[in-house]
Amino acid sequence: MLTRTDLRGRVPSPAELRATLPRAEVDVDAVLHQVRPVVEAVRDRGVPAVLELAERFDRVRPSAVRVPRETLRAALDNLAPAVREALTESIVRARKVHVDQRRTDVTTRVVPGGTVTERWVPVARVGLYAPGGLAVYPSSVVMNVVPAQAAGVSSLVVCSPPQVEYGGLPHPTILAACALLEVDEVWAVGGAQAVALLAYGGTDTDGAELAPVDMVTGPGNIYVTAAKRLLRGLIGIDSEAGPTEIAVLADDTADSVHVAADLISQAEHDTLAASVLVTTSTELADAVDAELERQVARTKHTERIRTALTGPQSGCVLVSAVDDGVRVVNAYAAEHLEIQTRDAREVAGRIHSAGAIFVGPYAPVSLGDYCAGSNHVLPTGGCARHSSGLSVQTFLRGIHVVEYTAEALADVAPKVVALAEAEDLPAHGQAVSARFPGDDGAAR
Ligand code: HSO
Ligand code: ZN
Repeated sequence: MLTRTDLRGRVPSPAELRATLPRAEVDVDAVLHQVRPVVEAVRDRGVPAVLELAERFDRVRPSAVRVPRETLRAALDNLAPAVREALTESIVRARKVHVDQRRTDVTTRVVPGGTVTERWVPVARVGLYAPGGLAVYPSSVVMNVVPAQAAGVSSLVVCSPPQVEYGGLPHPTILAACALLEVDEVWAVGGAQAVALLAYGGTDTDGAELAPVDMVTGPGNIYVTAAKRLLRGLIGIDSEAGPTEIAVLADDTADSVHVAADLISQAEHDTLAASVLVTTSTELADAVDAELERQVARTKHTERIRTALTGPQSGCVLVSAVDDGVRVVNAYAAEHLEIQTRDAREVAGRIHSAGAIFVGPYAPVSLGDYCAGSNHVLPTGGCARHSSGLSVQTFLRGIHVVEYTAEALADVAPKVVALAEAEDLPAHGQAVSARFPGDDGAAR
């Protein structure tokens, strides 16, 4: 089922690899002209515009944007107990990991009397977008909210589209997840208008204020992404999420049944999802192919998965040695990378580009999607070469706090003056020497 590329005996150049496994591209710029008027309408007219847009795009007009607290509570009360238990476990594990990511302030004594402290300060108010429609993922609410809370973000609001079938409220599972996470501010607004309302704030139908946020994170469709692009600067945003990706680096010790199941698991998200097998073993490649045929026929979303697995973004790459495979997967920089080889941990140690690495036979990607404790919001499309997934760090700002005594400043003053003059900015130097008037231009 997977298109095979034989790279045995040669190491591909990054360009060759890019051609072998092209990334599915989503042309966000192409919809900017549609999204700009939506953003401007919300900026200029606030909630009335949001409600009109809801009628147009979601075919429902909520009575108010803010979801009442009792509705959140009721959604949690009605959540199936097994799902509630599983979400709770997911939250507990993610909290453990993310609380450990907190940073401590560091003070560096640069010279006697001169210090720089890096102070980590959480973003004050954050908006998290949770899609509706096909992609109702309470797990993604967990993965966005938990790091923000662990970072110390004191004000959090979740936005999710109003749904016709729920009388203009967001999907009940999303509401229940918010209640479980103790997020009590939820707005029934979706699409580009959600990002705009988060950025500009507004006044709800009952006169309550919806305060603007400093940052917006969370996955969304192309219109949500376009709105984030337009509003970036006014608000901070997370990185743009493309279709999900799994790469498996495997040798002849890997179990074809597991490898096939894992490749299918991420193909299930989207017809554009990428599932890539990199292996030293033709026997394994054959066995995985046979398994894919068997398992894809039996699973629920057969058509979507078959389309993803047979698309140009998916495939099987044969390599001569695990070492070559390491080069291939490093160049590819998958969102998720599984290592299913001998000495998997040692091999994993040689990976420098992947959103997350899943080591050995018992760490499938879907564990990471829900219950490993790791975050599942990860860089896609090769962005793992330069970026990380969502973490506590996403919601922190490091502020340098500079403290110098008179002596320490006087000591370095000539150097500041010299650099200021070299840049033809003498007033910069003056700002220092003005503090030492008797000191001949502070030239000591
Ligand atoms: N694999 C997706 C996350 C997800 N999976 C949500 C299931 N639900 C991107 O990492
Ligand atoms: Zn997934």
